[in-house]
Amino acid sequence: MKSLKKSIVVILIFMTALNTGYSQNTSHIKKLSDDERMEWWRDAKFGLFIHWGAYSIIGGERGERIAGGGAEWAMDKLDFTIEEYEKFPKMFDPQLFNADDWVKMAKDAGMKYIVITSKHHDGFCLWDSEVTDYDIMDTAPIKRDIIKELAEASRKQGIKFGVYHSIVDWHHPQAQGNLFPNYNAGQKDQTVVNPEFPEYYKNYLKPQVKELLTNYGDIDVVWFDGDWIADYTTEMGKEMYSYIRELQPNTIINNRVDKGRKGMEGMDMEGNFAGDFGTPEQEIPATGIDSDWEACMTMNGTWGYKPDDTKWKSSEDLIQKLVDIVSKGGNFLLNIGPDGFGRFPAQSIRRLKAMGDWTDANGNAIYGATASPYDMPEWGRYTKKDGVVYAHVFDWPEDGQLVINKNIKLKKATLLLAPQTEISSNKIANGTVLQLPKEAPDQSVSVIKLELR
Ligand code: FHN
Repeated sequence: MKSLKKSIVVILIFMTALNTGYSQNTSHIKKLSDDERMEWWRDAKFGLFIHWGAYSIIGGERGERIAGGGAEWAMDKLDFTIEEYEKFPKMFDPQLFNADDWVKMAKDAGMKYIVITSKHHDGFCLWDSEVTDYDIMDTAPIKRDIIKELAEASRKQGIKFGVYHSIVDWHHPQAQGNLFPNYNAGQKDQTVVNPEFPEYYKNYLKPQVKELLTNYGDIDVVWFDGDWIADYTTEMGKEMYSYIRELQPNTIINNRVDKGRKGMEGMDMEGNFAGDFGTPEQEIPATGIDSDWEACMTMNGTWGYKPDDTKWKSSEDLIQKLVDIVSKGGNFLLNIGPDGFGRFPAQSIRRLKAMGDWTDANGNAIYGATASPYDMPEWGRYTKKDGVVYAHVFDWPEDGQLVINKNIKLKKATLLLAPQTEISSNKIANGTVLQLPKEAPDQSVSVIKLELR
C-alpha cells in the first residue's frame, strides 16, 4: 500500500512541476534581439498601472488624513508600527475582485498591457510566496492568488501582463533602512544603511522575483521601484537585470532595476545603468528623448486608493496626455487604485470608458506610431506612422484655418473620422493652411490624416 501511495505522490509532484508555468530550463525560448523584444511594447503605447494591497483598506486615513497623494504609503505616512500595520493584511478580503472584469475594462480603454503591484513598500505580497507567510494566501482571508488570476485573465483576453515590484520592504527585518522602529529611515538619509540588506537581496528579494518569473507563465514586464535606498547598489541592479533575463529572456525591465532613474525625471542618460526604458513619473518630458521611455501617472493625486482625493484629471486631459506622450515617442502607464473590496473607483471607470471611446475611433494614429519629426504646433501634436502624419488638434480653430508645418509635403488631408471628405489646403510662406469644418469632430482631440507626396 505504501509503495502505491508513494508512486501517487511522485506522479502528483511531477504533474505540479509540469503545470507551474515556467520550467527552469528556458533553452526552448527563442531569444529575441532587443528590438524584437521591445517591439510589442513600443507599439502598445498605453498600459494600465494598478496599485493595490493592504493599504487599499486604509484609504489614506487614520483619524487624520494623508495630505496630498501617497495612500499606498499609509504605513509610513500614518505612522503605523510594523505590528499595527500587520493587522491590515489580515483584513484583506476583496470579495468583489474579478480579474476578468479588470482586464476587460483595461482592454476596452485601449490599454495593451497591465502592470500590478506584486509587492509595494509595505512588503505584503499579492501572490503565494514560498519564502514568506506575509502574503495573500497565508495571511489574508481572501486566499486567492491575485497575480495568478490577473496573469491568466490578461493572457485569455490577449493583453500583456507585468508586475511592479518594490526593492524597498518596510516589513522585512533585513531590508529596513534602520532596524526598528524607523523602517523607512533610508528614504531620505542615504547614510542610513542596513548591514543585513545583502542577505535580504540574496535570500528574499531574488527568490521572490524568481517565483514571479517562474510560476506564472510569461511575465512581459518587470517594473521595479524603491531603487533609491543606499543599501541597494548598482551592482545588485545589474545582476538583477541579468538574472531576470536568464529566467525569461524576453521580459522587458524598467530602469529602476538599477540606479539610473534620476528622480521623477526618470531618465539618467549619462550613466551606464541597466534597464530597457526610462520612467518619468507624474511628468512628461518637454521634448522627445532618444531612448525608450514610459511616463507613469495617477488619474487623481494618489497611486493607492484614497476616497477623499478628488483631484481627478478630466478625460480630455488624459486623452491629450496620451497624445502628447506618443508624439514624443513614449508610452503612457496610467494608474488606478482599486478599493479594499476589489472595485475600480467609479471616477476611474468613467475615464477608462472615455479613453476607450477615443482610442477606438483614433487608435490608428496612436498604436505603432512614432514620435513627431516636426516642431510641436501650438494647436496640438503630430504623430507619424507608415509614412502618414497625423495632426492631433487640441484647440480647434474658430475660423477653421489650421497652419501645418512647412516641412510637411502634403498630398491629401482628411478627417480621420471622415476619410471620404478631403480638406482643402493652400500653401503659404510658413506652411500650409487647412480649411477645416466649423465643428471639431471630437471635443478632446480631433485627428486629421495628412497623406504625404
Ligand atoms: O514610492 C513609490 C510610489 O508609492 C509609487 O509606487 C510610485 C509609482 O511609480 N513610485 C514610487 C515613488 O516614485
